[in-house]
Parts: sequence; structure tokens; C-alpha cells
Amino acid sequence: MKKNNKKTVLETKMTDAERIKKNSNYLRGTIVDDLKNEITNGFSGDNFSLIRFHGMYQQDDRDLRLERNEQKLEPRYAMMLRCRLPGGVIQAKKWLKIDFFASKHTLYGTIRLTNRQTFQFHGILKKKLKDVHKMLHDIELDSLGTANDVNRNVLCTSNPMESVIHQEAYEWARSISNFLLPHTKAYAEIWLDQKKIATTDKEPILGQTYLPRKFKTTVVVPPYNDVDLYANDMNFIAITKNKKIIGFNLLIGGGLSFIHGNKSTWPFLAKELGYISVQDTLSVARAIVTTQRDWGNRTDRSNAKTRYTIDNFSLESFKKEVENRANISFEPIRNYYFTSRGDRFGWIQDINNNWSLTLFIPNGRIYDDNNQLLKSGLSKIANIHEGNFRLTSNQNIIISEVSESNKNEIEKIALSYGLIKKTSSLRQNSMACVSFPTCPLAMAEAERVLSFFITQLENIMLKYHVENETIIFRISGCPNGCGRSLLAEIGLIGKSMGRYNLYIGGNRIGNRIPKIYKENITEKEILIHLENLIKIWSNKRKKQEDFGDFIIRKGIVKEIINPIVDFWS
Ligand code: SRM
Ligand code: SF4
Repeated sequence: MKKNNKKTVLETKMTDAERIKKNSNYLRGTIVDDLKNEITNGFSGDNFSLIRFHGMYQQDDRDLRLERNEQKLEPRYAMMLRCRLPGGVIQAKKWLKIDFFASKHTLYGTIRLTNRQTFQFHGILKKKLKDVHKMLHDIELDSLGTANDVNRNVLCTSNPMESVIHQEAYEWARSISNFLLPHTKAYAEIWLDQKKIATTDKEPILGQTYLPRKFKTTVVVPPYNDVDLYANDMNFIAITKNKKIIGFNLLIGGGLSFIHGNKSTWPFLAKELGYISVQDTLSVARAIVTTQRDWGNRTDRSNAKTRYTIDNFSLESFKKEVENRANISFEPIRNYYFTSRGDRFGWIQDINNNWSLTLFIPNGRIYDDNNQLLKSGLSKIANIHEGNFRLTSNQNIIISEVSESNKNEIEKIALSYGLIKKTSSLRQNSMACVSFPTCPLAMAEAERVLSFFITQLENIMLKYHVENETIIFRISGCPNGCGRSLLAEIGLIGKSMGRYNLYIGGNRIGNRIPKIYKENITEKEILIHLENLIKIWSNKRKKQEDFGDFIIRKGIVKEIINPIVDFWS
């Protein structure tokens, strides 16, 4: 075992986050008291962090901060709530309740699809929090464990075309999500007014202090990497025989965040651990999570995710420990490959002869404006649709299991509400994180500038006759990298208002981290650099060579092979 020489974990002080978890009485804190306090719209002390375990973040509208400060008013506190929706599947009928709550009880009136196959409400006032949890409970949903130091919403390949295998993969995503959930009754007591049974609390998997840091899981059906598995801590890649999943290749330790200027932080692609039989799935999940629980760094949150644990202890030692805990031996990785990441828009017939319609939702933001009536259109469809909505990891939505008899009607609604529009492939494959005004960590705009950048790039691509090509372009408002910019062919990461680092050279299937090309540049400078690069690419590329591959082949930036070294060099 490689010695953990970077930190002597036991000797160093635990972080405040660890103290908060330890003293929380299994995530209760004094949240109930804060709910009764009508003087403020916010939560106090440790509760600010504890509500995250229940799927909520306290935020304030950053556009209004200055004005409210000048008026000597409290910031406009309101909560963001993130639902738990393993595999992104929600019955269309349930969507109507989600839509109603967003319209009637949130400050913004929107629903935001996230890039982890779920949705968020922004702007719920404290006094409405119990209502939202009760509404979710009524439709058999919850927001438990969608934030903070637990296993987050479990992703699953969204495209239901090969539905037998997909259905099985989806069932695994649900099982893993349920298996790794916090067991505390705090959620039910606080939000659903269930009877207090505190003394029975136990956390057999997560432990009393939960995980050292957030933890992310995927279940993947190759050849589609629409979940961007390489960014996740634990990935189950389905290996199939005779249209059944017989086992999984396990990849662990992915993650994309870093801190500007801090070289002991780096993005990392999930690494292969080995193959397991399908019956060992939950015991291996448990072994990986508990190893990370016990070995992960609890003294420095910026080095606490699985990738740093693996770096500290070595992949081999981590693997041995998992084998011991799960009482299995990993077999060699079985063959698998990926062909694409994006969603496939439009209609696809599934093997039951039903239909799925994948719709592009710009930034995943569901609302009505003069161009598109996304919110009303989806709710109109939900009214007549007997099947499901499937949220994708690219912030889009699939209307799935549409019967032949409903297809025309649904298409008519989709067209008349502007849900189906002619859109460039560049735009359809782009992504931005939420950023301003709700994200407290935002350094630069992301969601609100994505369309501007795409329009400029569309013009540039038209000018150089590559308008029918795709480039995966993504923006994140800060180096936490929620927009997964560090798996894009062109990725922007915010530095300060109007300024970004420009990364280039990622690839289409999402297993190459792009390299920094220019640091701390303005929007205007970004477009000048990108025009130059697109011009060269359009002239000198090999037939059908993707932008990111061209950038690496031509040595415009150095390929990142080992991110721990190459990301910063
Ligand atoms: Fe994220 C924190 C939004 C996917 C890495 N992320 C945040 C917060 C909650 C800000 C905060 O801590 O106060 C953002 C809320 C903004 C808002 O107003 O809604 C936020 N993250 C998002 C979402 C909504 C972006 C989106 O536009 O879709 C995504 C929600 C996913 C979900 O449903 O669970 C989201 N975040 C990601 C991803 C991408 C992914 O998981 O595929 C990443 C990079 C992958 C990774 O984890 O390395 C990501 N978010 C972070 C981090 C950095 C974590 C780290 O390892 O250091 C933070 C900050 C933190 O945790 O301290 C963060
Ligand atoms: Fe906020 Fe930064 Fe995540 Fe964007 S990348 S949502 S700005 S934390």
C-alpha cells in the first residue's frame, strides 16, 4: 500500500463539515426550530449545511444582493430543491404536480432539468418547504440524498430504444440508489411530520458521519456514454449476453472539479477496476462506498473525493480492499466501447413498437417565453400521455412509451408549443451549468451566456463551411465544473465576471480531458481564438476529423494523458 504521505489523517484536525455531521443526530440538527422562526427566511448555523442532506440548498438571488444590501434588507433567501430520480424516469402524470408546484409556489416559476437526470426547483421560501416535500411524497418521490456527502442521484443510460436491457439497467440504478440511501428517519420526521423514532437510527453503509465528500454513480449501457461516466466515482458498465445483463465492468474515481491555482486538485477520469457478475452488484457497491467512507480524507475537503483516495492509497490497494469487503475477486475487464454521448433527438421506435420523442431543452430550463412554450407544452403532453418522461444527463427530456395512437397528437402539441424546432447540432450538444443568479459559487455567467456563445459560433462555423458539424461546447461558471466543461471539445471555466479559462481538445465520447489554451480571457478574446481555431480546423482537418481530435493531432495543446501531472503543466 502506498503510504498516505500527503496527510497524516488521524493527527490533523477534522473539517467543520465533519463536526457538523457528527453532532447532527443523524442529520436532524435543529432544522425543526429554524422552520418555526418566521423572522428570517434562512437557516442558521449547522442547519445551513444539514438541509443539503435532505436535498435543499439555501441560496439568495445574486442579482438582488446589492440592492437589498443598500436597503438594509436580508438577502432574498430561498431554497433550491433537487429531486431524487434514479435514471431520470418520472411518470408523465406526476409531472403535472411538479409543474403546478413550480408555477404556484416558487419565486422563479421554472423547473430546471439538471445534467444528472433530475430536476430542481429554484426559489422556494422556507415556509413552503414542507409543502414541497409532502407534494413529492404524495407522488412517491423525495429529495433525500441528492446533495452533500452521500451517494447522489444515480444515472442510467437514458435512451430506451433497446428497452429490455435498458429496463434492467434502470432497475439496477434504482436498486443502487435505494441501497445506498441514508437510513436516518430525520427526513420523514422533519418534512413529512412522521413520528420521532430517533433512537432506532443506524447508518450501516454511510456511517454516522456519512461520506467524506459527495459520491456519484452511473449504470451504463454501451455504446452510449450519455451519462458522461468518466466524471463519476463509481460506474457499472453493463455487459450483456442474449439480451440480459450478466455482469458489469467497474470503473471508479472520476471527477472534474479543481480549484484555480491549487495544484493538489485536478480532474480525473474514472479508471477500470475489473468485471463482476451481476449478482455481486450491491455487495461491490457497498464495498466501494464503505472503502471510500473509511479511507477518504476527512481533514481536507478539496482532497476528499474517491480519486484522491485512490491517489493516496493506489488503485491496486483500493481494489484489494473492495475484494476483501465484498468477498469477490474482480475478473479482467470485458470488451466494451462507446460511440457517442449526446441525446438522439426526434422520434425513435422501441422494441415494443411504442415511440420515444427526445426534445432539446435549452439549458434544461423549463419555462414559457415568446419563442417557446416549453412549460405549457410539456404539461399539455403530460395531460394526455400514459407513459413516462425520461430526463437525460444532457439536460433534455424524452417523452417515452408513446403509443402509436397518441403519437400524432403528441407531435402536434410539441410543434405548436415550439418544443420541436430546427436547431444546430452544435447547440443541441452544448451545455452550461446554472451559475448566476442562484449559484452562490458562480464566478462568471454560464446558463445566461450559453446561447450568445452558440449563436456566435454558429456564425463562425457557417463562415468556414462547417455549419453541419458538431463541436461539444460547454460552460461552467467556476472550476467546480458542473457543466462538465472538462469533458468538452471546447470548455469554458469562469474566473471572474466576463472572464474565463479556455480549454480545448476533449473528444466526442468523453474520455479525454481538454487542456488549457488561454487563461483568464474575455468573451471577445474567446471568440477571436475560437474563430482562428475553427478556421484552421476547417482547412486542415482530415476527412470527418472532429475538432477535439484535430487540436490534439496538430499539437495545438498537449494531450492530457495523466491529469495529475499534465493538467497543470
Ligand atoms: Fe454541481 C456545487 C449545480 C452537476 C461539481 N453544483 C453545486 C451547487 C449546488 C452550488 C453550491 O454548492 O452551493 C450548484 C447549484 C446551482 C443552482 O443554483 O442550481 C450546482 N451541479 C449543479 C447542476 C444543477 C448543474 C446543471 O446545470 O445541471 C448539476 C446538478 C446535478 C444533480 O442533479 O445532482 C450539477 N456538479 C455537477 C457536475 C457534473 C456531473 O455530476 O456530472 C459536477 C462535476 C463532476 C464532479 O462531481 O466532479 C459538479 N457542483 C460540483 C462541485 C465540485 C465538487 C468537487 O468534487 O469538488 C460543487 C461544489 C462542492 O460540492 O463543494 C458543486
Ligand atoms: Fe455554480 Fe460553479 Fe457549479 Fe456553475 S460550476 S453551478 S457556477 S458551482
